[in-house]
Amino acid sequence: MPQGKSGGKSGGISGGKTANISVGKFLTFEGGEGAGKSTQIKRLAAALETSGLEVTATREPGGSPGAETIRGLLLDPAAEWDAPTEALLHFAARADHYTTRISPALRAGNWVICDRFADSTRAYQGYGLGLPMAAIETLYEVALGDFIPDLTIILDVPVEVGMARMNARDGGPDRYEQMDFAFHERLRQGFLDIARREPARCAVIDADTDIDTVTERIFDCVSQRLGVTLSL
Ligand code: Z5A
Repeated sequence: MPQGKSGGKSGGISGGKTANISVGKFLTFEGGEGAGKSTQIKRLAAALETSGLEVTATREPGGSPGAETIRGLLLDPAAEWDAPTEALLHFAARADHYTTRISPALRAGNWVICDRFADSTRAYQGYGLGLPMAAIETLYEVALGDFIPDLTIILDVPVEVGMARMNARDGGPDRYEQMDFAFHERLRQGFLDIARREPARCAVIDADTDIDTVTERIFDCVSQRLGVTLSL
C-alpha cells in the first residue's frame, strides 16, 4: 500500500510519511535518458496483469489531460524556463495527475506504475539545475502531502550508454536531451544519492545489459520487495 496523503512521521528526503489510505500499490521508475524505463514498464505491467492484478501504467510529466497540456510546455525545445519555473510546472502537472488519475486508480485497487515521478524533479531540477532541495520538498508537500511510492526502481546506466541508445532512436532531441554530458552525469549521481538516502523505498538496478537480463532483475526486485511472483 502506498504511503498516505495525511499524517505520518518524518524521515528521508521525501518526508517518510506513513498513513495508509489506499489499497493498490504505487511503483515508480526513474533514471537518466535511455535507461530503458518505458521498455521495462511494458514488461512489468504485462507480468503483473498475468498474475491477476489490475495495472495502470502512466507517465510524467503527463498522465492526465491537464498534466499532458503542461508536458507540452515543459518539453518544448524552444522553451527557456528557469529551474524554479520548471519545478513549479512539474509539480502542477503532478498534482493534477495524482488527484485525477493515480489516487482513483489506487483506491480502486490497481497497481499503478509511473514512468518518472518526483525523484525526477529532485534529479533534473535539483541535482541537475541546482534548485535547492528544500524548495523541491516544499513543492512536494503542497502537491502530494505525505504520499510516497511503495517502490521506486532506479535504472542505472552510464551516461554515454543512455545517450547512444537515444541517438539510435528516431526523432530530434527534446529540451532535456539537449543538455550536456556534465548535466547528465549530475542526474545519474543524483538518482544514486536519492537511493542511498531512501533504501527502503528505492532499488537501483544495473541496466547496462541486455533487455531480458534487466527484466529479470526488475522482476526479482518486485517479487522480493512487494511479495508477488512474476515470470518472464
Ligand atoms: N523531467 C524533469 O526534468 N523533471 C520531472 O519532474 C520529470 C521529468 C517527471 C521527459 O521525457 C523529460 O522530462 C525527461 C526528464 C524530464 N527528460 N528527457 N528527455 P520523456 O518522457 O520524453 O522521456 P524519458 O522519460 O527520458 O524516457 P525516454 O527518453 O523515452 O527513455 P526510457 O523510457 O528510459 O527508455 P526506453 O524508451 O525504454 O528506451 C530507449 C531506447 O533504448 C529504445 O530504443 C529502446 O529500445 C532501447 N533500449 C532499452 N533498453 C535497452 C537495453 N537494455 N539495451 C539496449 N537498448 C535498450
